[in-house]
Amino acid sequence: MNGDTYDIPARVREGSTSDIRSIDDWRRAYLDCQADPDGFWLDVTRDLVEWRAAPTVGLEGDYRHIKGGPFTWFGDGQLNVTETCLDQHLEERGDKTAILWEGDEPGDVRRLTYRDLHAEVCRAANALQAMGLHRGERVIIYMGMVPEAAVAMLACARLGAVHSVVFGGFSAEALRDRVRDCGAEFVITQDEGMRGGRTIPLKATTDEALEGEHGVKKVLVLKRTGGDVGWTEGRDVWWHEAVEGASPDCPAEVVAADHPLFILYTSGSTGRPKGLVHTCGGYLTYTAYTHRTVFDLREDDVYACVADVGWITGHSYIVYGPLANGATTFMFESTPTYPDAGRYWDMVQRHGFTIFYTAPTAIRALAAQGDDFVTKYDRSSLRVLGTVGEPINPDAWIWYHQVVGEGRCTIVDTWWQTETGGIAISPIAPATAPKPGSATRPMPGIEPVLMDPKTDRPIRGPGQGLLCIAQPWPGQARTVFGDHDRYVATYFSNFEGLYFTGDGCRRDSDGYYWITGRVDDVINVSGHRMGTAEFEAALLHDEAVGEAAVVGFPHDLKGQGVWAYVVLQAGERWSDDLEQRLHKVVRSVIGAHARVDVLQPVPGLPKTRSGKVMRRILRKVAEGHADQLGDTSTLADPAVVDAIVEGAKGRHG
Ligand code: 7RM
Repeated sequence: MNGDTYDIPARVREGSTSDIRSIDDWRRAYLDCQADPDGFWLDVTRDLVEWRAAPTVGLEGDYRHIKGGPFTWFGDGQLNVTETCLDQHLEERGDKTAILWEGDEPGDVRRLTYRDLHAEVCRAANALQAMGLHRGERVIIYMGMVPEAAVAMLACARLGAVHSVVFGGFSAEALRDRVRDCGAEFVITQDEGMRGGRTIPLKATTDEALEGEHGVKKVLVLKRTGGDVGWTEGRDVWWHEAVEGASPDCPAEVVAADHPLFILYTSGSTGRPKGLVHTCGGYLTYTAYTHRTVFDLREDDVYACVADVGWITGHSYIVYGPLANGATTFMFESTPTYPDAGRYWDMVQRHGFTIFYTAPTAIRALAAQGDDFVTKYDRSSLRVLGTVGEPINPDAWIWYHQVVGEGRCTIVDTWWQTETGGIAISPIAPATAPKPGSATRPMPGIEPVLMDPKTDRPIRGPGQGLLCIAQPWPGQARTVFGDHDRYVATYFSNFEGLYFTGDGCRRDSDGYYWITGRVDDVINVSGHRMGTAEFEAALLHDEAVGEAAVVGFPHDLKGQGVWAYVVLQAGERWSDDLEQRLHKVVRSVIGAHARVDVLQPVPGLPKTRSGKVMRRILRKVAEGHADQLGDTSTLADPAVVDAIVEGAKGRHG
């Protein structure tokens, strides 16, 4: 059950910016950090981060006192993160490409050097300041993958303002919720996005979201396609009119280490998405450190993470980590299959990517298209291949390793979360012998604990349980914006003194970790994290729906699919029209990336006599294991389950 380990090719072990070159180095760093976390992280941060006032203290506070308020890192430090990401590089890397961008159409390329990016961020910051943006205020960024999205994030940071990027696939309703929740007075968007040859009406969706929202003072609009857009005089401002003429010098607003850098909304098991708050000093330290260490970063790397800046992967490993390290970071506007399934490897050949970071769902989808799309391009530049977002099945891992990487590259399966800020359990490219399907070992500072759900006690040695982490690390989210109690209730109330991740996990006898997936009501569809509660709330928008229960089920390509059980109101009848309407309502409430795979009408939901929905039964049916329903003795009405099992037949695709 331990699986095979793979050798690390010699070329991955030579000449990098990472201190961890071997598994002994990892062990030493891990133990050093465990023995003296403050000393370890103070050394790291003084080395990697440009501080105006270098910190002298590490961690203050802990999980046991989390109710009273967040813990802090580097409490007496002062900085502005853009000085680490931009200013410090001007002298030695001014002409180095900071952002390499490829648009939706192959070959539509832009390059911004560190000098260009610094000037553009300063211009945008000056423009935002002239529009009235101040330190601490929130800015929603609702854009596609254009360089200006990163510029907008950094411009906020330059002013000490707090950005909240909303993925461009989200609906007007989801956008409005986020604008309201964080009290944003500014929105930055673009006329339209471009993806897979189609336009995405970002400005029109913004207008819809802001209808009647008088809290938003200004909307800054980048022209990407030139498509027609509505215009609200006095509120809307064109990016090119405000930014292009602004001064390319903007003094950086110096803030305390634990000043918020951004809010990012993420789905949980209950209620609306939570706005997790990441801070300047700790987050930057952790993303810079893990980026160079895990990927074995070198000065001449062409580093490509093909995520979207709307998710945490884009924040940490397209923008902040790579720019802090002075890397060339790639931004990609299109999809893995546009114009065909060779797009990634065509770009590897044209741009010479050395590090490539994507999600298992993309790997599975591309593997299914056959090897020719890969092998017809030259991939000899590749050295390290990463994955993130969901468990990677060994078949996909081996295809990535053998076919994409020609057996030459090392694979880093990186486990982490919006909450962790950066990579927490992962191979370190030059050090850890990987095993297909395992995220392997914890990063320094991460102390995993597997809790036994039956006894509520930690499991020692090999075993399987609920993944918790014992101590804070610098990159950890500090709170939920405006609702610290919710942060405490979600993450710290399951097990006293531990952070609970929501994932299940197995530890093998080599001390390697194997993430088994979410144990709560979060589903992971194509690497997108979604709450079943959000789907249920969306379905209930339709007046024909009386009750709805949504669960995940294993899906060959997407990792998990979405299965919705729907109870109609009395007098309503199921029809194709109704089915289409329900698909539409989910899309309009959540967004285009949210789609129910199976909509099953049921006469009722399986409930206990006290009225609690027995989701375990619904999961089993959706998984195709109706023969393993377990204990059903507490069911109020067993006939409902028979009908559900019968109705599910033939829906498993
Ligand atoms: C970075 C990101 C977090 C959830 C997490 C897991 C799952 C992420 C892996 C993984 C197995 C991995 N942030 N997850 N990486 N599962 N192996 N390497 O994805 O907040 O959007 O999602 O994603 O369930 O809890 S996220």
